[in-house]
Amino acid sequence: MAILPEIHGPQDVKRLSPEACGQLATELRQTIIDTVSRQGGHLASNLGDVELIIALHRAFDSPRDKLVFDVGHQTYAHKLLTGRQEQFSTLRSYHGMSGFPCHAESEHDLFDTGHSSTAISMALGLARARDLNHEDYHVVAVVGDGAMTGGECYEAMNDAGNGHNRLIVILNDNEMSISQNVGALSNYFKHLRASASWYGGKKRLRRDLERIPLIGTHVANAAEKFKNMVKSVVTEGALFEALGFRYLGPFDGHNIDEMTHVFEEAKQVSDMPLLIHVITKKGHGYDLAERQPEKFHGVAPFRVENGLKRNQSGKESAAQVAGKALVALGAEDKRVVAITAAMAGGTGLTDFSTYYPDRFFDVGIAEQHAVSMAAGLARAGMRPYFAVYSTFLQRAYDQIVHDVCLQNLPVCILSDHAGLVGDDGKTHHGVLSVPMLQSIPNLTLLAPRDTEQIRQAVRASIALEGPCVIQYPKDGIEPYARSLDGEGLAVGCWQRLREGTNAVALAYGRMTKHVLLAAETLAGQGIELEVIDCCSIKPMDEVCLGRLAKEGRPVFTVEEGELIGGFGAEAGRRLSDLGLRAPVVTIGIENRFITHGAMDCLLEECGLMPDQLAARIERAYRGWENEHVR
Ligand SMILES: Cc1ncc(C[n+]2csc(CCOP(=O)(O)OP(=O)(O)O)c2C)c(N)n1
Repeated sequence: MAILPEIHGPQDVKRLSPEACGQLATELRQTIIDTVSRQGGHLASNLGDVELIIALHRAFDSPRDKLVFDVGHQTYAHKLLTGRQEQFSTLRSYHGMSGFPCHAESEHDLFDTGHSSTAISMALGLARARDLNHEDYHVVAVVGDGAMTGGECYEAMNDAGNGHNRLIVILNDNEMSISQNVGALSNYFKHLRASASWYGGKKRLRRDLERIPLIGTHVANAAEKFKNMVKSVVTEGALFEALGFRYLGPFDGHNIDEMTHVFEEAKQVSDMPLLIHVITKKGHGYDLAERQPEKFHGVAPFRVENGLKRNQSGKESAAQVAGKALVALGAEDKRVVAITAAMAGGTGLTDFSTYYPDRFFDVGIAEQHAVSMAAGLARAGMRPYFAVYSTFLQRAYDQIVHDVCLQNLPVCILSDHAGLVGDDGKTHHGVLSVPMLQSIPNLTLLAPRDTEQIRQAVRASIALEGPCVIQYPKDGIEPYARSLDGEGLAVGCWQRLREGTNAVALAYGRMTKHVLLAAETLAGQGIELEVIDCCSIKPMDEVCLGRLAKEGRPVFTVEEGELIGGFGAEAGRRLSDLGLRAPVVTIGIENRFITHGAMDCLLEECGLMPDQLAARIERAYRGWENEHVR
């Protein structure tokens, strides 16, 4: 008989026999594989931590005890065990279940997350609040070895380890970030794994616990003496111990019994933070994912029998196009170096890393460091290109301002996934890109509308003497229009794509295409819309702005981005300064976080589909026309 359907919450997991837990793990894996193969999502990470999550729910008492998952892309089993089986089939779809922890979805999800390396900080905050309120529960942060390459983890541990905070950090070590984990720390983890010698979890636990003063039933009477004795010879976990954490492990992260036992014992420790090191295999239980964990990290819908995508599109993503352009640039100019923060594949840098391995740097999940390091490279005469998703670039804001733009250094950031991203949802949309960047002095901001313009922008960037961001949406949009003036992309120049006498639309990125389609509809309604592609967000096209201000027609700005501080707000300010005596209507994303789902659903929700744009422009134009045109 199936066990999973009988699990309505963590209390049901606690009741199971050890044998039943094994069966539950198998059923969870099956459900995850079935669902992700239909819906897409994060597969390998979720298969790897099934036993860990079962053990967590056996030993701890969520939601009373607080479980905080770092990134949150590995919480499918947690969702399935905390009363959300019915919604699970809607994973990542519009109005369906989020692919990440979601507080509105369940009291078992403490935070809405999707960015890496924040869990220990959040957990420490919870632990401190608990202590201030004289409450008594456990706080557990679950962090991957990839996430551990992010500096915030060490800021949090440095802080936590300085006091006597009761806090448990579980390091889920599968040797992988999205691709193979990198850096000295990943070598350190390797050393810990090798030195473990795997002589049995219980024995190891006993030895580890003897190093902890005054815990539960295991307190050896001579614990303190023994601890000091052992400490001098045990070097395992020395890094964590130096940060004030007691290191336990490593343990087999696929052995539910062993982990439950370890966690139960860890609960007895009240006067110091613990780091429990568990070893798991990414993709565990699905052969294809075990063999190719990077490919199965995040997947589109696929066939379980062979792992092939259900919809083979063959279309190049924007990242792939940018990556190829960078390879070409790298061939011509040996100063060109490429940087990724643990996302070489996703940001299109795999080819560059193969062709020019000595000019390629994967810095781990460390966007702040990537930007500052790029500043160093640039100061020493190199031409660094940092390819990153727009949403993760947010983390490096101060480094862009202080280390790059203030120094006016020629660092180029290829900011991928700008705009809405679809089913990853609110943690991943890159809709703050323009508001975040356009106010920074010295920065050039380009927003290519299609793949051809991406190539042109990458090429144009090498000639710049200062910092530059090239932002583009996730999808590779093939060329669909030409500039009426016959020019290619150039800094400070906009492109007129359509003539029109009644009103003007200024757009960039994916919205340029939607506006051109809207213009066709409007033409049928007697409104001729001039369409301008504003591929150079900053600097703006001064000649074009001057012309528009003089002509005095209504201007519509359309962007797939936040309106406050956005392109439209700035273009409107400039046009007003230049004396435009007609309205500037700004269309974009109202100030709120946008949910997850298919791209068209999200664009529709934001009123940015071509027919919606046509209707919005028509309404506003007619209103103005009624008042001003006789
Ligand atoms: C700040 C930030 N940068 C990049 C990412 C993209 N990302 C998502 S998961 C992941 C790898 C995480 O590795 P690990 O923590 O070891 O978890 P695993 O997938 O191996 O279970 C990366 C780089 C992110 N979520 N947040």
